[in-house]
Amino acid sequence: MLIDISSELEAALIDLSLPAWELDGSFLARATMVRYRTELTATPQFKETAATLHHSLTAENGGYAVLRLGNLFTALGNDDGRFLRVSAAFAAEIATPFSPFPRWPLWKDIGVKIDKDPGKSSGIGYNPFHMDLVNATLPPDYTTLLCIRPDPLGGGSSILSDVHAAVSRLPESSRTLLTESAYHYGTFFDLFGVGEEYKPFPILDGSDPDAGFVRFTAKMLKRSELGQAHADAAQELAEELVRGQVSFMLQPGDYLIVNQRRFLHGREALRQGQEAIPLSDRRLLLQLFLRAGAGADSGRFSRRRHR
Ligand SMILES: O=C(O)CCC(=O)C(=O)O
Ligand SMILES: [Fe+2]
Repeated sequence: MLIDISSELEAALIDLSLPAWELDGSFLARATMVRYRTELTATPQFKETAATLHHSLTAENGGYAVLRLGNLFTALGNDDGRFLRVSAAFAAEIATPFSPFPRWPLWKDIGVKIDKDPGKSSGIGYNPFHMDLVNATLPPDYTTLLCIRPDPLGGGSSILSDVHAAVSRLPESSRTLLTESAYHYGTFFDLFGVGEEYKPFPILDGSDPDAGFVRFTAKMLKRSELGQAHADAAQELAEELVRGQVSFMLQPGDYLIVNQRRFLHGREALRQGQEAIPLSDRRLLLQLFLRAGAGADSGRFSRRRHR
C-alpha cells in the first residue's frame, strides 16, 4: 500500500530539526524514540499518517507499505542526516530500529557491487523471495528499505508476496514437509538482537500466522544441500510466491516497510550495463531493521488502547 503524506505534514517535517539519535547497544535509544515521537506528534496529521502506516502493516491482508517521502527527500537532501532522522522517526512509530550488524550503525548501505554474488544483497542479479536473517532464531519483525537512488538504467524493481497466501495454495503433503527441521541457509556470526543461529530449521512452525515466521529464502534452493523431497516442497513454495507477487519500482525517498511475519521480499535484476555507471550514480538503498515489542513502541497502538 502506498502512503502519501499531506503537504502540511511535509512542510512541517521540512522545518523540523530532530537531534542526532543515540544508540543503546545496537538499538535506537528509548530517549531518542520518545524525543522523536514528541517532535513529530506536534506536526499536522502525523498521528493519522502513523496510524495508517501501522494499519497497513498489521491489518488482515496487510503486511507492507511504501511511505512516500520523495518531496521531503528532495527538500532535505541526504547530506546532513536530517532525512534519515525523519525516516527513522517514522520507523520508530512501528517498532524499535536496531542494527544486527556491528559494521553498520542503524542504516546499512545496499549499493551495487559488480563483482559480488549477483543474487545477494548488493549484487546486480535477481534476488529471489526471502526473509532477512532467516537463519536466526529471532529474525527482525520488520525489514525496511529506503530508496536514495533507483537503478538509473531502470531495473531493480522490488517484489513482495504474501507468504501465508502462498503456503495456503500448497498441497497438504508439501506443507507437512515444510514443517520438518530439514532446512538451513547461510552463515551466522557477529549478529546482535536476533537470537541464536537456527540450524536446521523448519520453514513452517505450525503456530498461528502472527506468532511465528514462515522461515523461507528461495536462495537456499541453489545454495544449500537439501534432501530431494524437502527441496521440492521448498521449490513449490518459491513458485507460489512468484505467482502471487506484486512488483514496483521504488522512487527516490520511497520508504518500503515489510512485516516479515506476513510478506517476503526480493528484487528483480538490475539492468545490464552497470559497469558504465559511476559509483555515485548507481542504485542505492538504505536498510534498517525493526524489533517489535521492545522499547518505546510497545503499547502505542495495542496495549494502551486496552487500558
Ligand atoms: O536490493 C533490494 O531491493 C533488496 C535487497 C534485499 O532484500 C536485502 O539486501 O536483504
Ligand atoms: Fe532482503
